[in-house]
Amino acid sequence: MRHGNIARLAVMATLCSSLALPAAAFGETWFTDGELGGTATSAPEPDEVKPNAGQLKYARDEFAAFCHFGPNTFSGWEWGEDYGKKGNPIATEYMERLESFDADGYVKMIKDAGFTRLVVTAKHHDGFCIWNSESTEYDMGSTARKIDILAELSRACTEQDLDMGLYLSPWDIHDKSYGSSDGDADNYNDFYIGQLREILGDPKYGNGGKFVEVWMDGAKGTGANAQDYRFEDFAKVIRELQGPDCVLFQCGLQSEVRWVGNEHGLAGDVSWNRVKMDPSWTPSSTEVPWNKNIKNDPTVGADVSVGDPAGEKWIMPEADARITSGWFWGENKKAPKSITELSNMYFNSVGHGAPLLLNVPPNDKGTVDPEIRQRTLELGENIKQTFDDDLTRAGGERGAATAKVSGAWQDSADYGPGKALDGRDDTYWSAKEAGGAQSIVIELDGAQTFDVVSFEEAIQNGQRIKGFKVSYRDAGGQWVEYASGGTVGAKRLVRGAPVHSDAIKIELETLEGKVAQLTEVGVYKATKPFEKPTPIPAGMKTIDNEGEGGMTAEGDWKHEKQAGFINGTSMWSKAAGATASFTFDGTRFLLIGTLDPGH
Ligand code: FUL
Repeated sequence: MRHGNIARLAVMATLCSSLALPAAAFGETWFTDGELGGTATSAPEPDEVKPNAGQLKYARDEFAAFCHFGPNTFSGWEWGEDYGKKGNPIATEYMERLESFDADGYVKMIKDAGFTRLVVTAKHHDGFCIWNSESTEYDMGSTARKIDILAELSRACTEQDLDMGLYLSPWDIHDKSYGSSDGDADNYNDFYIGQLREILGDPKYGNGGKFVEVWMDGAKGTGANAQDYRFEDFAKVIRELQGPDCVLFQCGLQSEVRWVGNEHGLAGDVSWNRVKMDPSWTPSSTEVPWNKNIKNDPTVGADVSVGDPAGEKWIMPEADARITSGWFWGENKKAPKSITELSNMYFNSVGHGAPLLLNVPPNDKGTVDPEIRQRTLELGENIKQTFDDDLTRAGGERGAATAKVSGAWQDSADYGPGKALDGRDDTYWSAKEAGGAQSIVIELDGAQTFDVVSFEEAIQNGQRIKGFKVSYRDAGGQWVEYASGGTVGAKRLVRGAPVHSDAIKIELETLEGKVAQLTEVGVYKATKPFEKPTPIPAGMKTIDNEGEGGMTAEGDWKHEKQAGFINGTSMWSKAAGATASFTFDGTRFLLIGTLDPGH
């Protein structure tokens, strides 16, 4: 191969995998449910830090929609600091332009696309209330048509049974009381609490009067930091009116959901639900009360909030993102993202254990642009079709898969491998003991073609898995690494090139002293638009430049990681005498490189 002045080479070779290779012994002992003779006398001890009911529900609901609608939909702005200034009309005048709002059509699209909740911006930073509010005249009740958009959406969500979340921006650019302190008669915190009460205490708002989430956006514009929020009181009111299961997005020390660190819908390869709290935090701090631990994750290509496995609070990450380029609809920001971009988002949020909260903006006619509607439904359809047929299940000619494990809790089938294939989240396979091999093998009913492996940690007991390796069994009986990575959490989706194989193996590494536990494992073939973009022809095996059985590199090579590279890795060299070599069985190989636009 060439080297020396090659600017960059993502080196990888492929070889034909249809050759008969010697069958490999497992080298490990495996147990099916039937081979586990023990009786469980006690359940595995859960961790002290684990999700509450609302968090667990959200982690498993996975897929949420965001609806940004308000004056910015008409002005084309995103924050709206200039209503009534610099010759601009006030927000109310923009909202006069709304003739009708098709809540039924909007909610139907959201439901049809498979979203499990809808979070609505009742009030964004501009301070305008899209419901008929008693608290201010900066609201829909003060417009000629008085369309109560929040009530309309609530009615439609109730009729179609879609969970609702409330976005009520703490930062309020408009209200005069904003910036006042607690001693003031004109107190912004009381004003905000009043608005919470108006919405959360009125059964006409929410799905049958219920909200599953309240979203307290942390954004504040320049000069807006003067306001301290009484988060503890906000939480009390929410609990009083909505009970304990309504989760709180960024509500000071009461927070239960946190921002994932970017607005691209990407959670990291390592993503913990736990966070370390900052003991020096006070409510007047402009920061969140936990160590954000935001790091750039080259495998997803974004900054992500990593969390901390030793953190004392469970504050789950939520990955928010936009289907268009803005949060609000606008003439020059209405093009939907491609299905490839959206699938990448899905696999890197839901597939990295964080719910995806995807914004789908209604337009200035109170409807959804046909292009946005179509892409939303296309996304939903691809998710549905990809995960409809779990190849571990019996279906048509195919029989059910068999699961085997390296060991089970108290050698009991109650925590045996079958629990990872029973379609239930409340049962789980638990490894026998911490350390050593904590692995599960799923033997399919004959070889199947798949490219997605899904596995879910029993997070009802806490989050313990810090690393995994997924392999598939090739035609010669050898285990071939398919993917490896960090945490699992609510769900890990591994997506690669399609392979034809009769078994997968998942090897898990846990935090010290902790046992691995999986509630479910699934194996799928993605729809064409959801396939991982890859230059590897079907049926070829990869020899990556990194990892076991990979290349041997000599001389000065720079190793890099990036989402776009095959298996996320590449290496490049300008050094004279740098060489790379690999060994393969087969009759044909391809060398695949990456064109670096910078060179
Ligand atoms: C951010 C806001 O500033 C954006 O306008 C949007 O609402 C997004 C979801 O959160 O902090």
